[in-house]
Amino acid sequence: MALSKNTSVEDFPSDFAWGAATAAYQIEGAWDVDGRGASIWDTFCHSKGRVFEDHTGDVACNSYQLWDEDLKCIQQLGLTHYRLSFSWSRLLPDGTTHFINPRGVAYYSKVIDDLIASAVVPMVTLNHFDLPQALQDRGGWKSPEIADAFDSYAQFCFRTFGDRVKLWITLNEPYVCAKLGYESGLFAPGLKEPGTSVYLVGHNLLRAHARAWHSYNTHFRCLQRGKVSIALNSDWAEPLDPCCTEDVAAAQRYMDFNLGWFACPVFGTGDYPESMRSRIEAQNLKLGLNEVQRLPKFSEDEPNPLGTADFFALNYYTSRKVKDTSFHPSELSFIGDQGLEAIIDPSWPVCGVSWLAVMPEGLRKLLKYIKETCNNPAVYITENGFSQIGPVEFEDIDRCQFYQDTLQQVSKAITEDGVNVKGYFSWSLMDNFEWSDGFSVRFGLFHVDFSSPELKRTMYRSGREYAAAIKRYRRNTKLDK
Ligand code: GBH
Repeated sequence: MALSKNTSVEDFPSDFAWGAATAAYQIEGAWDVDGRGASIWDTFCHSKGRVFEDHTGDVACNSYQLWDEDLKCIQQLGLTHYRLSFSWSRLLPDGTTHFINPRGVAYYSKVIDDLIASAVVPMVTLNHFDLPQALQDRGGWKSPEIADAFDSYAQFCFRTFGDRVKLWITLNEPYVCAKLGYESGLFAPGLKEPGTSVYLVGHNLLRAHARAWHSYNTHFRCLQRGKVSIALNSDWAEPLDPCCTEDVAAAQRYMDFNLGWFACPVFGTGDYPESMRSRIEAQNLKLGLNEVQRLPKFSEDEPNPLGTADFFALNYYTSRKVKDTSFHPSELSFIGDQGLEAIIDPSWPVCGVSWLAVMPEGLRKLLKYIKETCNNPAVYITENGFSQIGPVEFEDIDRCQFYQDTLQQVSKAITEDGVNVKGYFSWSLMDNFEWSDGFSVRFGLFHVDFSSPELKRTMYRSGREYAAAIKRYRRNTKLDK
């Protein structure tokens, strides 16, 4: 059972990145301390009825004040890498470089310096869902000008921290940002504008990312020698009935509308998947929207997203079985455009949250799919994890089993499928503010006692086993020639 035993078949390169990940709004708290500006998640949480029991990230794990405690957790796990995100509005309170908050700069500078002094490589995400509210007030990700604002912010970060940070993620999960923020309204800014804004937002996210990558490439790469990517989440999808050609096509559409939406422009053709263009067009015809362009075109007048990633950053959690729906909903929606239903196979165990069916095999298949469709990129698994709800289980043996099974699948992807996997980041270092689920869902390798003022961190059994696995794999360097 233990992650450190029974694993003799697995092997990882000696330079494999062993990490854990967090995000600023989910851990930092100190929402109005030391000059931090508001983000859309502050606004969202402070309006009633949006988040489970009206929980907020006002305090969260208080990592702004308790960074030393986080560092101890990182050291206890023996991580080689730590993925964190910057709070844009802590650095630039109104989102623009007109005013830089020196205390925000000092905070992240110390975090980065402490990591490096502990021989832990930082990977920094520039924006993990928490857009400055001041920019939302100017249209947020729906406004084309957001790409300028993001590019200035990114350049500021490269200039200020790029001497020490060599692994950058521009944006976390554009899919989630667009779909949950503007289609279903489950995430900030909580807009429900189905079938329209989702594509516009996705487009501006890609434009912003491409601008930032090009800025790095032109102005910073030569001196700083880092790598820049964008973290894409994707489920793995299979046809419900593999003998049914409609289901096979529907499963491919699911991959296209999830991963391909962003991976095709960046790693494939430089444009959206053909199936997205044709489905949306067909749906427009049906709904009499012939003149409306819902899926934007990439302009010739600005940098194309093609080639704007130095590695593939993958967030993987779960899998789906997909069924074609001949029935097309008459109203406009993202799912209506796809014409499918995505189902959790009843044989898959669901952990904690209802969407998270545990499918470690899906990760291996997805890695192989990325190798084949994205030109065999270097891949970092930038998030992957297992949630708990209900009474806390410090002896979280289900999660231990999950990590053991998952690492086995990753190892097979490397050794048997030849996928160039460079690292694995567990989501998450510690229990934190799980967005619309508040603190009711726990993803940590460390438990956080949110009822105690000290917000005490305590290692779960899964943390101990992950630490043991890291130790073991780092000694074992068979794979290196
Ligand atoms: C990650 O997204 C996030 O990057 C991270 O911040 C977060 O803590 C972690 O997941 C765990 O949730 O409510 O049915 O509409 C993963 C993508 C986004 C997938 C939310 C599930 C909710 C589906 N997830 N989504 S639903």
